[in-house]
Amino acid sequence: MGYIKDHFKEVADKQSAAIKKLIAEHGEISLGQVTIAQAYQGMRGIPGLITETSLLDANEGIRFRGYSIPELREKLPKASDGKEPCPEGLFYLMLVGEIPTDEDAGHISAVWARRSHVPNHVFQVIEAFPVSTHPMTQFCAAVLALQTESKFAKAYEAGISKKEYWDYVYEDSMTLIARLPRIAAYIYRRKYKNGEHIQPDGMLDWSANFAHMLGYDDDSFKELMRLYLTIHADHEGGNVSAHATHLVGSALSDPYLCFTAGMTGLAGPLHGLANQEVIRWIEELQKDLGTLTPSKEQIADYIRKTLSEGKVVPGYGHAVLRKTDPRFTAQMEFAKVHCADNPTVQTVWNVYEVAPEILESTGKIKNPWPNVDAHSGALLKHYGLVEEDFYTVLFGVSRALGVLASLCWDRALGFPIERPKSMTTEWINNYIAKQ
Ligand code: CMX
Repeated sequence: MGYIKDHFKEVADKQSAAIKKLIAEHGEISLGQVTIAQAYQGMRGIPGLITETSLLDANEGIRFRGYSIPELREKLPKASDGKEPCPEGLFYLMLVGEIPTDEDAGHISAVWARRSHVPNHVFQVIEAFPVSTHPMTQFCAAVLALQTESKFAKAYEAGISKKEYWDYVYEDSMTLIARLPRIAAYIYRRKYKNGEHIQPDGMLDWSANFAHMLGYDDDSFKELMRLYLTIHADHEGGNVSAHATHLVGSALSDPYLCFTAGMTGLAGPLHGLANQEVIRWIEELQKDLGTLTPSKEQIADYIRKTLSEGKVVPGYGHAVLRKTDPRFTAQMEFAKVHCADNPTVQTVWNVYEVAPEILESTGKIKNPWPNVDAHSGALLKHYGLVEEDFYTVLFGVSRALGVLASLCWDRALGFPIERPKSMTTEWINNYIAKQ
């Protein structure tokens, strides 16, 4: 376990010293001005957070430590039987900023396999919910129940030095990530497969073992899981799940509490729940028109109908992105190789052909292009994982990698409690009057 943690500490110490110097020398430089409109409209475009793990370019999409998704698919270590990148390697990259060797990624895989045992009381908490409870609610509650295991919380209570925070946050993060697939698979099998659970296979990598515990042992589904869990991991720091995790962490809440906060945010329909909403929208479209492959004209009419009913077209639009999300493109490329004949996949592609122009023509939607959620449901349905209520849990398992790597950085860099200034509309009016 030691060498990756030691390496992280080495890299973080260097960065911490560089940041201290940067603040001392350039701390007064303004990053821009904040307008009244921004304060009212979701703080869009206000640069106010430091997140080291990834950076989003409005046109190019996400880069993890400088690497685009196509570059990650090429450069990150693969499973011995696979071509897609393993999320273990992406976690290493986000944590230490370097592409890992096969050995580094294998090491993380082995640590996660070793720490994957979930204490019994967590299953009891899940079992206490009615089976009908949404999987994201069960998932959030299970992560919260796991908080009993927090080494950070215990060490803090015992009175550790600030300098040691990062160490316990790192340990908690590794243990939490290790246990998420088992928790998620348990919720899935409980809700949809009569509680017939599948024991983990310690010989498999993190994603393949997750696929196995869900009940899907097809090799190409394992490949889909590796890709899926890689591309959903991080999207810089301002999105709801990343920001919520970071914000709660700034109060020195432990990683279990922080990640629960991130996941309750991911459960919202404008964020992670959109993957469930997309496939429902597509299936309703297919049902309404009585065909699995409606024509482009029929799809265009349906999009107009959705807009006229005052609803969003799920899977389209983004707060920052202004082009097709490369995470959508990566899934499309995967589908072209593995399931190009699937009618729902083809409908996703046809929606892509007609939706942007219609959304653009409204004149108000800033980004008419598809985001990550526009494609994933059709792929999962293809492999038989048809229960779309569960899709956001898959997103959540992946998102842990980015937000927890970031949380390690937050504590290693000694970031303080977050506390932006808020105002009342009365204050704003007085401020305007004084101009
Ligand atoms: N369909 C219809 N209307 C849309 C739209 C869409 N896909 N995307 C944006 N709009 C509307 C907004 O609702 C807003 O309308 P009002 O002015 O009437 O309130 C207007 O266009 C301007 O919005 P925007 O600045 O373009 O978008 P925001 O930054 O406010 O919101 C997002 C971004 C993602 C919430 C929005 O595009 C949306 O609701 N998309 C559909 C849901 C979705 O796919 N979410 C997943 C995002 C990825 C993720 O986080 O997982």
